[in-house]
Amino acid sequence: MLIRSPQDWELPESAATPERDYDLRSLGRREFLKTAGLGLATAALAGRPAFATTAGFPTKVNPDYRDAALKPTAYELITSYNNFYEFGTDKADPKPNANKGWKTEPWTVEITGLVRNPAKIDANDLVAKMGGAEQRVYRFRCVEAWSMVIPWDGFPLAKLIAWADPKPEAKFVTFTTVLDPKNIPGQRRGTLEWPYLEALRLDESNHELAFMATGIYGRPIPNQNGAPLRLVVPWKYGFKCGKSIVKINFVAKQPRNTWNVMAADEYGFYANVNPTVDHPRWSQASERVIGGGGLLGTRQKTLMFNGYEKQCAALYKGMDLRKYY
Ligand SMILES: Nc1nc2c(c(=O)[nH]1)N[C@H]1C(S)=C(S)[C@@H](COP(=O)(O)O)O[C@H]1N2
Ligand SMILES: [Mo]
Repeated sequence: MLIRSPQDWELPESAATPERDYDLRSLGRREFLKTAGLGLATAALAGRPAFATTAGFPTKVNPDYRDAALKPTAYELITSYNNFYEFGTDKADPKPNANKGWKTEPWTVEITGLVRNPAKIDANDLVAKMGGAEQRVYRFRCVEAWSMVIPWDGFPLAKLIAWADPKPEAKFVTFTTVLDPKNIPGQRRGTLEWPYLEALRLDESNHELAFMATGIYGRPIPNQNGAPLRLVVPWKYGFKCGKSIVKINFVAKQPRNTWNVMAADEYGFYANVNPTVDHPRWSQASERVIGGGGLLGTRQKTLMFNGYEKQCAALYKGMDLRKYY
């Protein structure tokens, strides 16, 4: 865990996992195998997927969140190159490991804390209550300096918040991933503090771009991507987007989030994408585009707030974005 190798800074692709020492040769091999297997895996998609949360499909495209300049990453890559430490720490681990025996349906979500309308609700019923699902195409940027473009299906988080009806004392919202060590192998190891918990300020949660995803490319979200529902906050690093959420809690004080507990000097609470603030072990100025061509993807410049500066900068007016990283 968090082994600092003296060579970290010279990794050309900066694709280091934050937690583990990283072997460029083995990543190259995995990437190669994946690329070579693309045709096969795409063919397998024709089969019936064992996905959860079927409410709200088919979804309708929301044209306000579909930038023609964004080229969506291939479905096969989005659903096979994952971070979901509950199912292993290699990118290729979650897909097989989250699909042998772990059940994501039925699923109950608890909405609790400083709200006037606490609830325990079935995930499908929740989607229906939110008026179904829509599709939005968002940039996705991991703190490890790789990126994708993902067509998410789901509903705006603001809708859920309006339904929960927060009390005036509520200032933060926490999102807790399911805890089930019997069926989730990674939770039998202390890789991270379980359950995975991430949080946002209430006003960030209410931002129009904050989204609860229940699908990808118009299909129910696969287990490895966080079935049946996961958070999507496109202007922040991916680790803020908790998967397989069972509890949404409204609280008064800023909580400690999982990655901040893990390494406070490397992962903050805000985690807004910022190309001018480097990770202590690598640059954040650019990113590797997954599926962008070549075995390791092409590189592109990282944009402030991951390209959502116009929409999101106002949330942080007057804050020193170097300090609140
Ligand atoms: N519960 C849980 N949520 C998680 C993670 C995790 O390990 N566990 N990884 C985070 C990180 S670091 C990233 S980049 C995204 C990856 O989402 P994806 O696999 O759907 O691309 O999930 C985030 N949410
Ligand atoms: Mo990440």
